[in-house]
Amino acid sequence: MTEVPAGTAVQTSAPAASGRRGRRAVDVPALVERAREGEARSVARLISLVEDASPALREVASALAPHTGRAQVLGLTGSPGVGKSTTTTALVRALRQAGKRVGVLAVDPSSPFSGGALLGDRVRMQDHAGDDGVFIRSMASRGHLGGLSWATPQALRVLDAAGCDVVLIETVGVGQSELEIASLADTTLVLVAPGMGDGIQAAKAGILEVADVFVVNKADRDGAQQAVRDLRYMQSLGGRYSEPGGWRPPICRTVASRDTDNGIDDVLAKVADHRSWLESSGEGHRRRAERAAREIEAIALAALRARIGDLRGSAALGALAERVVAGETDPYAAADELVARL
Ligand SMILES: Nc1nc2c(ncn2[C@@H]2O[C@H](COP(=O)(O)OP(=O)(O)O)[C@@H](O)[C@H]2O)c(=O)[nH]1
Ligand SMILES: [Mg+2]
Repeated sequence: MTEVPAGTAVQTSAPAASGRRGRRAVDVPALVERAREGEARSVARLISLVEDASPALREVASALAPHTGRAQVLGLTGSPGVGKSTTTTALVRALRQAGKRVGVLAVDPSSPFSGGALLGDRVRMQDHAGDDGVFIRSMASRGHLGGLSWATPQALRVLDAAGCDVVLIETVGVGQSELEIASLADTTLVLVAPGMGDGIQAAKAGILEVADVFVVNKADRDGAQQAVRDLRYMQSLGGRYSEPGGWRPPICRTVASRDTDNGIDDVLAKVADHRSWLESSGEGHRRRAERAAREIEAIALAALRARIGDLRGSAALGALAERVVAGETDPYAAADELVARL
């Protein structure tokens, strides 16, 4: 194991990072080579490049591509306080014991209210700092709606190329982020805890639809059995579970805060079952293709938006506007003309 500089594996994504560090040319192939050897500093640098939308982004993406597609991606979602970070830490420990190289992306909303939680995450994650088989990164969401940063798919590729067998993505279950995490992850773990009214919230938020494995965490507390029953009841109401050959999400119970006898091995066993099902059913490939399609779509839309932005104030747009004002054409036809010119 090579030495990991403290504070590199546990990285913040402060905008002050590499992007602003000057015009120093980036030797992307060398960086990717070192990241593939597992050098934490290079992994961190590559993630900074994608997060800062560095001019080297395209080169990074193309250099990473041949080395990706191996990592298993596990998403963890659920209400704040349900135990996602604690469970992530316990999963990392178990996966490390099994000799796996692990990456963690903690995606937090950029809301100022999350400051404490973010710090807490980092402090607890430092259990693993100094272990070069673990890369941990907090991603800023930069005000992106739904919480998952647009840079997350690329950060995932960096960790994949760096040889991570498993990448865990922790995100707060608010609004759209469950849907986003489900499109990023091979297997989505939905966490609930007794007495948080999560069962009902889950139904409302559509969490049932994204869960591949349910985890009733804090099973040491009263009400854990009731939470399991609530989830079973909701499953009994049908939905996608009733499809033949479909996957019925199992319900695990954990006490993530315990070091032993915490139920984490059972979670990993269910994740392995789900992985086998993904392979045998073809759903795994379908999910990955869907993930890639959404990524291409997002990049293409951003590119189109930039080009439409370029047109603002342009002579071409001005001329079309004059024709609309003069009643020679209508705004729809003018817009078609504009788009055709892009
Ligand atoms: N009693 C109990 N407390 C837990 C368990 N798992 C996590 N916690 C505690 O619940 C709080 C929130 O956990 P955290 O992992 O930060 O939740 P997150 O907001 O979902 O990431 C912390 O104080 C944890 O120590 C558990 O299984 N049992
Ligand atoms: Mg957390």
